[in-house]
Amino acid sequence: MQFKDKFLELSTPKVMGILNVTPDSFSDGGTFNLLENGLAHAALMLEEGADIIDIGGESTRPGAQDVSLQQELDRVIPMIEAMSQRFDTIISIDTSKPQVMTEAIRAGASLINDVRALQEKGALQAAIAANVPVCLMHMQGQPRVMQQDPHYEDVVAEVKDFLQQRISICIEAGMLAEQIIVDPGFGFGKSLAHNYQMLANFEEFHKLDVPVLAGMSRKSMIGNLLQREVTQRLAGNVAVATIAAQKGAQIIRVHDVKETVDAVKVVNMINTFKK
Ligand code: 9MG
Repeated sequence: MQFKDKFLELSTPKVMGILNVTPDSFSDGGTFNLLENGLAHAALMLEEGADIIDIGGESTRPGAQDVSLQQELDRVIPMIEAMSQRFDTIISIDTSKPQVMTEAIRAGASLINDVRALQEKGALQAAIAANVPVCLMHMQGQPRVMQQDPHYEDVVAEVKDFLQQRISICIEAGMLAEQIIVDPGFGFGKSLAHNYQMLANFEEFHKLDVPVLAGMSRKSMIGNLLQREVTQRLAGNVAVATIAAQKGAQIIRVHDVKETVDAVKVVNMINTFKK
């Protein structure tokens, strides 16, 4: 897949490292520390083998409050500018706001990761004008309330139908099919069982004929199953990432880059011997 001037081969799973630029991450409250610590963390993830760095200034955790446009711009744009000067990598902007998409692409990002699948006003037009790949994610509800009572008759079929509709809408609006990635949205309005039903049947999402991204890192689908706090989920994180890789996920979005890169190498090795 082409990301501005960079080409990323997706025949084996690629690792996307998470860089949250929110005041509770990497900072003692000062802007300088937020930037410098974020850059140091990005450098570490790249050394560990990340292929993409996903930068986000809005927390989408269950219960998270909305963040204003100016706050989000202030958090992510200096980071993207500094990262694109310092590193030769693919930078993804995790946002649903069209103005943030436009500014982030101008600053050096070359992938739009939208957990709201370009449904916010003006987002589809901004993404098409940006002419970069987009990741369209499924979410039931909004982050503030999404985990209160998620309901599906058939979660895999419904998520797949939604993603198919979004692909069609994007293509009808002028986006190239080659620029679309989809994501079933683990943890976004899904119960524990819904998340594991989606992982068990992950191959279904490949029927959409575009690359599929899986993001399960440190989520409650791991914590609630294993009864582990967020810092104690590494084994669970690697287990679900390995399963997603084995089921053909083209991109795996994680916090623990080094361990995931190792797991993907094991999967790749096994797959070279497949009959
Ligand atoms: C921003 N963000 C948080 N979780 C995510 C997930 O599972 N997928 C994608 N694409 N983005 C996510």
